[in-house]
Formats: sequence, C-alpha cells, structure tokens
Amino acid sequence: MPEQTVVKPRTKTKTKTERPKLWKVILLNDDYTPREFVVEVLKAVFRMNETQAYNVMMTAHQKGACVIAVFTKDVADTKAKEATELGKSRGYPLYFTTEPEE
Ligand code: TYC
Repeated sequence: MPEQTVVKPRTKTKTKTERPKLWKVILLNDDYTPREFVVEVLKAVFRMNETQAYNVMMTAHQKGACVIAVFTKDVADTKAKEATELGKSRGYPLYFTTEPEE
C-alpha cells in the first residue's frame, strides 16, 4: 500500500476584537422636576458626589441637556431607565436617554 501524505493547509485565523461601542447617558432638562431631586437621582444611580451631581444638573438646567457618563449599551440603558423610573415614581417628568458615541 503506497504511503500517502496528507497535507493540511494551515490557515492562521487572526481574531480582531473590536472594542464594544460605548453609549452616552444624557440628562434632559424639564420645567418641573425639583433641582434637589435631580441631584439625589444622579448621586444614587450614577454614584456622583454632591458637587459632580450639582454641576451636571445645572448644565442640563442651563443648556437643555448634559452628558453624564459613557457605559456599554446594556449598562447605559439600564441606568437611564432606572433613573427615569425614579422620577416617574415621584410623578416627575425627569428623563434620561442614551445614544452611541461616535
Ligand atoms: N429645570 C428644573 C427646575 O428648574 C431642574 C432640572 C434640572 C430638571 C435638570 C431636570 O435635567 C434637569 N426645577
């Protein structure tokens, strides 16, 4: 029986791991939610200290919106929903939204 050599083609697979896109959580201003409540929500959900929370709240208040932080999509969506729900539970129109970073 003749010997057979089986030559397997060796292909190298290079896996390129792309960084997952990050999502911004954005706080939107409204005319009804008390400033102090916005600050409390920012501290509770986004782990900000008083100064950080106050500055973010004032930026949204004056400019209409403020980017709070960036997270993976899941975390951004969850935090935006949680923070919006906190306002809703108190009858406030406080709103947090998310959008992808470029
Ligand atoms: N504009 C609100 C007020 O004057 C306070 C506020 C600030 C509400 C920021 C929402 O994202 C906000 N009571």
